[in-house]
Amino acid sequence: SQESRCKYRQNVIDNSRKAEFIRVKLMSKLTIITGPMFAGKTEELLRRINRCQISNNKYLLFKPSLDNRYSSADVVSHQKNKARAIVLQSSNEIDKYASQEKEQTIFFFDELQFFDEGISEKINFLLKRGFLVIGAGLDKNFRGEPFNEVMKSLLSLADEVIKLKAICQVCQGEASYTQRIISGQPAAFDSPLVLIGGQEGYEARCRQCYACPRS
Ligand code: TTP
Ligand code: MG
Repeated sequence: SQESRCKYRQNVIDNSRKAEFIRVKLMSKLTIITGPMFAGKTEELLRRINRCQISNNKYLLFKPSLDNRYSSADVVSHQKNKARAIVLQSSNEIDKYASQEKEQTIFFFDELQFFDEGISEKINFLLKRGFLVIGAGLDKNFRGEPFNEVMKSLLSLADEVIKLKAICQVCQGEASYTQRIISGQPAAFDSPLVLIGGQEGYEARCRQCYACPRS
C-alpha cells in the first residue's frame, strides 16, 4: 500500500542518516603533535602527509603567514623533507575549504602556535563537520610557560596529544624545553614572545639544563 511504501522509505532515510551520523562521529578526530623545537614535529607531520600521498588520500596543508623562516609556501623539516602548503593570513579563510571539501580530506596544520585566536573555533568546526585534523605546534615558549592561549585551547580540544622530545644540546638527555640564546647567553624572561628562528637562536634543552633568567 501507499502507507507501507512511505514507511519503508522513511526507514531507509532514517537508517542512512544514522549511518552517516555514526561515520562522522567515528571519523572526526583532532591529533596535536607537540613538544619543543627540534623534536621533529614537522617531520612527523610530513611523514603522515607522505602516507596520504602514497594512498591517494586527499589532504590540505596549512601554515600561518607569520612563519617566514623558509621562503614560499613550503613546509620544510630539519631533515629537509618538504611539502607545499597553503599560507593563511587569517583562520577565517578555513571556512571556504570546509565547505568545498569532502569528509575524506585530511586537514594538516603546521606552526599552530602562530595562528590567530580564532583557529581553535575553526578547527572545532572542522571536527563537527566530520574531518580528521592533524596539527603541530609548540607546547611551551622560551619562558617555559604554555606557548599561548591558542595552544592551550587546542591541547585541551585534542582527542590525542603526541608529545615528542628532542635531545638536550648540553647533556644529550631527553629535552622538553626550548632555550632561546641571544649573543651566546640565555635570553631573559622579558624578551619578546615571538622571534622566528632556528639553530641560530634556539637550542633544545632538558629541564635541568634549561635556563631563563628573570631580571
Ligand atoms: P618549530 O617548528 O616548533 O621548531 P622546529 O622546526 O625546530 O621543531 P620541529 O623539528 O619539532 O618541527 O618552530 C618554532 C618557531 O617558533 C621558530 O620560528 C622559533 C619560534 N619561537 C618563538 O617565536 N618563540 C618561542 O618562545 C619559541 C620557543 C620559538
Ligand atoms: Mg617545525
